[in-house]
Amino acid sequence: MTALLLVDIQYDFLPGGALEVKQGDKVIPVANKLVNKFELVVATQDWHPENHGSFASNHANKKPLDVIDLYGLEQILWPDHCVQETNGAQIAKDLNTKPVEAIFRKGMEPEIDTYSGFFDNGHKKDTGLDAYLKSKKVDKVFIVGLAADFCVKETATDAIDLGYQTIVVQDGTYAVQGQEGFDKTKKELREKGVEFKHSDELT
Ligand code: VGL
Ligand code: ZN
Repeated sequence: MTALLLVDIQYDFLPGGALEVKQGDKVIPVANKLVNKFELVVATQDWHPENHGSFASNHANKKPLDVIDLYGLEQILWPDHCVQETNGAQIAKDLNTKPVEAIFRKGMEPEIDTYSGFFDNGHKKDTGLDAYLKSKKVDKVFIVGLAADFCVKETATDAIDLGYQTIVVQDGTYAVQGQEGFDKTKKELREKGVEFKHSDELT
């Protein structure tokens, strides 16, 4: 069984959002083209409390993109984003979520960030996504969403480590760090065995 994972297609990651990914809106038509081609579609949603430790605003004298030690883990600080119940945290309305069977929220614990849809950044807690996919006999996942160099990257890394054949849809993801961030991520993921395919190559 093959699943499509839609990662963090939320307003705060789209152009104009709090943590915008340039051209991030372009993933929406790609996702919409694909959702009806998969038997199983699941989504993730970055869903932070206001006091989240990844927000620069919650640390004295810090600004976005500063790096700190957050309870033992290196943490890049971000602008406040995807705050629970705000518009920025909503999944984009232009995304066709009708075929989405389940949405896995992540990043609720203030003390630790969660880029991957599977585990927090310390790999201590599991979101339940792996058990869910395994219960549906999924052995192959395609990934679309934002951002290529953070949440898509970590979701793909965990997916391959968990034994799924993992394919990132090349034209279905953009990086916060632009083309350079995308190319670096692609190289690192390919070294781990993650494949990249253009959405036109998927039947
Ligand atoms: C993300 C940074 C912080 C992402 C989420 O979805 O890639 N990036 N939170
Ligand atoms: Zn976040």
